[in-house]
Amino acid sequence: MDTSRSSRLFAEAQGYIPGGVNSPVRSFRSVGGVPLFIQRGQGSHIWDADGNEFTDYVGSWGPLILGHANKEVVTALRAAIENGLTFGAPTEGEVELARMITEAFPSVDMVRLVSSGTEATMSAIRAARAFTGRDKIVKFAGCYHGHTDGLLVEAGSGGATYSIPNSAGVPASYAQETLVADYNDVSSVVRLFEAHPGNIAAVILEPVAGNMGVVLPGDGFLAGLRELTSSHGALLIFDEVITGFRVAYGGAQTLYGITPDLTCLGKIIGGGLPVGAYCGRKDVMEVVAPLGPMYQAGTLSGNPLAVTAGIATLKALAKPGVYDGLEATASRLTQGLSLAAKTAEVPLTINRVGSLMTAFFADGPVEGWYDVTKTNRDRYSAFFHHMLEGGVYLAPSAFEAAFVSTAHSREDIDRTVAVAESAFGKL
Ligand code: KE4
Repeated sequence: MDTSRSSRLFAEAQGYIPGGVNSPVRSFRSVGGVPLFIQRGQGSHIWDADGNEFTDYVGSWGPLILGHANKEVVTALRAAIENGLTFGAPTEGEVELARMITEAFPSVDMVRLVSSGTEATMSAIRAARAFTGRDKIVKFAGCYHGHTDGLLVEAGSGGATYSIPNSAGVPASYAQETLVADYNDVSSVVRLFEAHPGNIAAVILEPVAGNMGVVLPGDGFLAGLRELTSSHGALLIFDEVITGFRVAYGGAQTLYGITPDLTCLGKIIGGGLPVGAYCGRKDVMEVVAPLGPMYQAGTLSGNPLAVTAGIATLKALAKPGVYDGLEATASRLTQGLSLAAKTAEVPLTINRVGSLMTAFFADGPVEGWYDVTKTNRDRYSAFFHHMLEGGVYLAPSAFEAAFVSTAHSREDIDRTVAVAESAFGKL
């Protein structure tokens, strides 16, 4: 496969941009090789700068549940652009998108739109602290909530001790306000509440984890956290930046029947343009300025183009049968991959919820961060490159998710499985 133009572009990019990319995971450092510079996307396919075509399972990390350059989204954007790009003033579309979100998520009374998932989680945490008057936040090892200082931490030694930064530039004092628990282990959270009585403002988690690879909530995990936070006067924050409108129109909270106090959204609600949202209980959201004392602002928050693309996307997703179609496509893919791996005697565990999935090179089960660290990353990297050579574009990291869109056809799936059969045979 000729990737000479991508190689030239990457060499030039490194002269201007740290690591040559505007987000680390794009660098291919996790899997090796030179990142492909993508020139065009249409439906389920992308083309790189050298003209190589791929079936795309990254989908820009989740927003493109309708595929690339979806006709309804592009048509709506073309009309919106003619009216101007941004006003820094309220617009009708922001009201419509907020209303659509409240209609999709019964736990949501009020919505504040921002411009990224990071802004959404950062602001939700500030709202929780403002509402409760408490400082500590609990997160889970393996969950990622964007790059806000207080959440770039990992567990310190021992269960109830403070956390340590896992990024340079984060002061230890910031990290100490964040406590780290173990995903799918409610007792690890109980211990934190016992060690910090009356001082935990909120527990934040991905209700279906997508950032350690896909890890599903075990029986009783989400319900246990709901009961525990309520009994301690702490808020439960669901980071549904990935799962919102992905695993169901009402997100993971609808799928699993758990009502959080705050929800963070992003990705799909912008249809591919920069957007985020934090939302939830009216009494909590009323702390947000200009209504309340908690400040948060943004020049392009609720940007008319992002809102237009988001509304067009949600309207398409609200149509009958869309999620059944995604389930059928994703199920065909995972069944094909599992059979291919079994035939090649390659240990493979696929965790999937709807059109969100990860294939781990491990016997399984993979139920938390500890299990994930035991999976075979080298095998994933080799598999990634065999698939790339075969025209299938997967996440350039073993700890990410694969996304199926409404644009993925039966032919896409069957060809992907055929390429995987060959790839497994070469591992
Ligand atoms: P952004 O700030 O990247 O829009 O969103 C941060 C974020 C928050 N919460 C969850 C659950 C997320 O998955 C993310 C961002 N996801 C990553 C990939 N898993 C985005 C890709 C990247 O970092 O380049």
